[in-house]
Amino acid sequence: MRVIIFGGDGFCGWPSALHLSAAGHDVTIVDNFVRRRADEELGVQSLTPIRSLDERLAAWKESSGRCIGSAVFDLAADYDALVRLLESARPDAVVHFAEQRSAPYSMKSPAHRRATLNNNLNTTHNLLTAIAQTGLDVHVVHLGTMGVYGYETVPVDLPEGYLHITYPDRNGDPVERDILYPTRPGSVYHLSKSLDQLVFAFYAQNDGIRITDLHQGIVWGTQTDETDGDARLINRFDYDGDYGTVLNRFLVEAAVGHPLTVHGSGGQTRAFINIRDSVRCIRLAVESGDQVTGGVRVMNQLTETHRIGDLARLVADQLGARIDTVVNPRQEADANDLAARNDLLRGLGLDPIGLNSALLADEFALAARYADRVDRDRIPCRSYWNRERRSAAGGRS
Ligand code: NAD
Ligand code: USQ
Repeated sequence: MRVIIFGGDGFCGWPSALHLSAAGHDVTIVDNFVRRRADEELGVQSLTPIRSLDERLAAWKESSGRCIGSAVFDLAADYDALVRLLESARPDAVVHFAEQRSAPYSMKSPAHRRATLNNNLNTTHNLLTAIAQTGLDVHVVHLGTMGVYGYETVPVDLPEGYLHITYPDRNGDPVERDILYPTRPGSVYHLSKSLDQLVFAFYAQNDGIRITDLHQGIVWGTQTDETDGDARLINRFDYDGDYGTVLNRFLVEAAVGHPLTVHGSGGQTRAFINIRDSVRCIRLAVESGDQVTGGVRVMNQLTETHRIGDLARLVADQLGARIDTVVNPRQEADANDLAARNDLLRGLGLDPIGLNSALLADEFALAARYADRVDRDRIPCRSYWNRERRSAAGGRS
């Protein structure tokens, strides 16, 4: 298949592009490197020394014999470049990773809130309207988030996107419908993903565009079979207080002897997936596009759920780290339960590797190898969701 990967220079996009290329697909990456510029803005760098996109692509060609094409433009702003690319590449599928994906970054300041919403809504809407304009039959695979469901404790396993409801019609007879699960975003970033859902519903209904929205949990790990082959292909590893996600942060913290930064009581429960499972899910979604015949297919892309405090204890026990509880900079419940269905991806063949001690040890070894690149001052989360949180944390910013 011909596949365009928007956001293919990023943490999930790069290994997904290689995985699809290795599987024989004809891949083109689009990126505007805004994520690399965010590192410069924040004064931080990926733990792993990532190469430029050109160097990465040359290394992939050398090591695999396969070519990945590339185009550099802003999906949120350069609509004409997008239409030209779609018309010339005529993709069977596009994978849309090109959004600002950090919740803390999206809550740093009004400018960060606005930049996140502007970027994410415009990348999504430009892509859908350009596909409608060209009239191409393209399957859109989008990376959404489990966070659109919110983190209330609910007495059900979260369904895959839709809630099946029954309510009485005018005569009191039951009417059955599937409605989008009520969304409850916890940050401006998550809000942008909730709004994306409406964009997808509209374009599926109005223009008949085939869309798969993957509600992904927190991705942990770094390397995949493809990125592991050559140092020049190494994937990004974020550990800083804005972009670092919790389990990868704990592993770096353990590697540099920093206490594990558990927010609040550590009672928050979240969904997780390893990057190796994540790239397989992307391929399964892309290759099953012909099954999307009407409406938006939503698949929950997670393999397990864990309480943050339990993960910290696991890392502390296995790797000998100390745990520190810090004032939670976020506005989130102190504790929640979470369980979610993932039948659709399992039905397509996902066989989760899940969290295991060998993978944790590999990841710890990677963190230890590049420990001298860690700036300890960039570890704490300093993005406060509101004034009360900021003053509870001692007014730091
Ligand atoms: P990332 O920031 O590493 O990658 C996103 C890429 O998109 C970057 O290379 C960035 O430069 C590019 N991009 C952003 N805006 C763009 C624009 N306007 N034009 C062109 N390129 C643009 O993020 P990631 O961790 O790879 O996440 C990818 C997607 O997966 C995001 O949509 C995110 O919401 C979703 N997701 C990520 C995780 C996770 O744990 N990392 C979990 C669930 C969902
Ligand atoms: N947390 C800590 N200590 C830390 C960092 C985080 O206790 O050092 C806690 C947070 O307070 C939160 C949980 O860990 O309760 C998860 O935080 P996170 O930064 O790992 O993940 P999150 O902000 O939810 O965002 C990440 C990705 C985002 C994706 C989302 C999936 O950055 O792109 O959408 O995971 S989900 O969590 O399912 O919404």
